[in-house]
Amino acid sequence: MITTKISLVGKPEVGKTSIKKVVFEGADPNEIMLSLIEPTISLTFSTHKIMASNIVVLETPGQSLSVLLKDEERQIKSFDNANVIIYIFDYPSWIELSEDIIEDVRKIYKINKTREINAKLILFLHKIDLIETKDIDFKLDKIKKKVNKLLNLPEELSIYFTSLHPNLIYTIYNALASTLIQVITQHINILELTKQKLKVSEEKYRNAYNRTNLYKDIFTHDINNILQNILSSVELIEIFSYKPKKKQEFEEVTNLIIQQIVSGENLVKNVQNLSQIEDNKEVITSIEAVNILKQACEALKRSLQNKTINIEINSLQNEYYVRANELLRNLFEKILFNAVNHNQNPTIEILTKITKENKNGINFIKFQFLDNGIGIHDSMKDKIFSREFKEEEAPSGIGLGLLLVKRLVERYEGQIKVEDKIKGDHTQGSNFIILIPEVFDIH
Ligand SMILES: Nc1nc2c(ncn2[C@@H]2O[C@H](COP(=O)(O)OP(=O)(O)OP(=O)(O)O)[C@@H](O)[C@H]2O)c(=O)[nH]1
Ligand SMILES: [Mg+2]
Repeated sequence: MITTKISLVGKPEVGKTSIKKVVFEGADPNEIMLSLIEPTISLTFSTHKIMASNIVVLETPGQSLSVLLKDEERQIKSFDNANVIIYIFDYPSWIELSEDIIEDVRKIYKINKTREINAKLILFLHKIDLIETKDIDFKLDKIKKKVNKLLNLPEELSIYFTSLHPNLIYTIYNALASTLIQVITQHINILELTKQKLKVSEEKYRNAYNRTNLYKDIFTHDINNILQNILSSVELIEIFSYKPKKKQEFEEVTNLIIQQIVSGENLVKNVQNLSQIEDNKEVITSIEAVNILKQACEALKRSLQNKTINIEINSLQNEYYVRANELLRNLFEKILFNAVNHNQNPTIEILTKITKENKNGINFIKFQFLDNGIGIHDSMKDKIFSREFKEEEAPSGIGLGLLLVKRLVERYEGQIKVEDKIKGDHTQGSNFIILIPEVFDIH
């Protein structure tokens, strides 16, 4: 339920208690108009239910208005969390004390701003039944203009003309209803805004949580594989250690363990890189890609010296600038290692082609990696990059590596897909195609 807090302020005897009694407590206006009401001596609170909202009315005593305008503690009690401050003045006092009234309003306006109460400040000129009815509209309009002119504030304040006189009783309801509508609309807008903000941040957290879980799953899966391989290798070593003649087998198994340890290290690096991407810590600038690709190819050859690898870079230009960062080398390495790891040929062939491509008005640099590996079946082509593949479907080794590639390409606002090198026959090898936006302002 929406709660609206209204603070009633004004000089003594202007009609604050009377208005509250009639509007919120159902008192008879005829009686109120004729009776002498005791002056309010201390701050009073009351809560009322109007339709779907709770209205808290805070009535301040007129006789301590001057203290209120000076005393911080009283201001906290009287205005804090107020949604509306209604300053009430009546027609007789306006005639006599207009300067004084203007001064009060200016002070309240200032308190509202400096204390960041952010309430709506509204003026009620009360007891209009005391104005001669001849030309009353003209007179009221004149007062309205004069008040705002004398106030000279950065914004114009709303003024309502009110009375409890039975013939004019609608004026007070009209004034309060308009005031409440203004405030409740503001409330609803704020509520809507907060709801939207909450939704966005909730989605962000949910996504982050899902991603973390996905990495955790893949990480657990891959590390278990690695540990399992190491464990079986260690068992083999134990067997061989009783058979001194099996020296060659012994070495092979030792190599296998080393390989697994390297895989484990890569896995950890992948996780680190992924969290770097998620944190958005990596700045994206312009970077020259041919050189990065060459470095990645060198790294591949260096770490897999026991394999015969032919890599050719086919590029029309010596330099291509793309919108990326240092992690681009990582991206290329993942693709290249992937081509080697899923390849059973004695000689591993990788052809990389760099060209330009315009897609939907955006200039991309297109990197193609054609290999002679075991290829990827059509049913797996989309899934290898998606986050949804199930553990048992994932070909061994395709885990965080390709996910990292995908996330990086997304960060660079590029695109990635895999096709058959020879269309329709995936067994001939794959063609990984990556598009990364081109950069022209080379520094
Ligand atoms: N003519 C006229 N008199 C009114 C009207 N509303 C209230 N009064 C009279 O104004 C007088 C003062 O009203 P209160 O409601 O006590 O004033 P207050 O602002 O609460 O004063 P403090 O409690 O001293 O701050 C009472 O005698 C009411 O009868 C109105 O619309 N017209
Ligand atoms: Mg009172």
